[in-house]
Amino acid sequence: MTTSSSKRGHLIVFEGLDRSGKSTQCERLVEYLQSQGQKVEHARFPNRSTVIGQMINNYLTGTSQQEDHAIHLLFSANRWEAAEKIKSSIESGTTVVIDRYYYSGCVYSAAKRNPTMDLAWCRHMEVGLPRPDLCLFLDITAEKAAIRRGFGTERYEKQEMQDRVRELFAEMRTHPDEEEDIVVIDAGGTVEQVEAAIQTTVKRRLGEVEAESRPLRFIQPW
Ligand code: Z5A
Ligand code: MG
Repeated sequence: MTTSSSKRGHLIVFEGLDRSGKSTQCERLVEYLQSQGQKVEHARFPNRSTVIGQMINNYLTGTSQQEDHAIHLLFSANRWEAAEKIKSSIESGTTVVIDRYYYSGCVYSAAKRNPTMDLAWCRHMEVGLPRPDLCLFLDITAEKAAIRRGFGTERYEKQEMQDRVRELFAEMRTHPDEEEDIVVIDAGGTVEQVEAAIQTTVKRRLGEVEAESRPLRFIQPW
């Protein structure tokens, strides 16, 4: 991995079910990359601090209602309002590590089984966003994840929804236009075991991207 400011940074994304350890591992990866001399920024979606993010927060915590399509578009808009900043950081040599990205945007909305919101429809408004160099999918069963801290009280934190989300993540992961970017990490081990697997994967993938001098890419339609 390079520390040269003339080279672009990378886009690394964490995905997975509730309580799979995304936030824990995201923070650890940011610290690791910084310890290697890299410039790193840490983002998360939903970003609840913006006006759109506050609307999302009210919906997730149950203090407001939203029509299914409308809340889907708000989650997507929450990414689009950050997209230019992510792109310019990467272009100026900073690696951006994100806790949940468009994959969550697609699967949680599609899991509602609204007849006009299949995965392809849900993904369409993400087309054009910066494409990850690597998506680390932290894989754990919903039952195992729930043992860690139990489900919370937010809108989607229910076993049935989580099971459907897991199925849809699997469908998305194996889609020919997605699978190249995604590496599945066994998230059932200790924090340190998962962290070690992530570091190995990140070193390998970023090495490949740099060897190819691959430019930052953008999400294409299916
Ligand atoms: N959502 C959406 O619908 N559309 C979108 O476009 C986006 C999101 C972006 C809020 O997400 C909801 O928004 C989410 C999807 C939807 N709904 N659900 N369900 P969020 O990111 O704010 O919340 P979350 O990430 O799902 O929950 P979380 O609690 O932050 O989970 P996590 O980050 O994956 O886990 P963690 O906080 O790192 O760890 C959970 C606990 O386990 C904690 O006590 C840790 O200390 C412990 N832990 C972590 N790793 C381990 C290991 N390896 N062993 C044992 N214990 C561990
Ligand atoms: Mg989290």
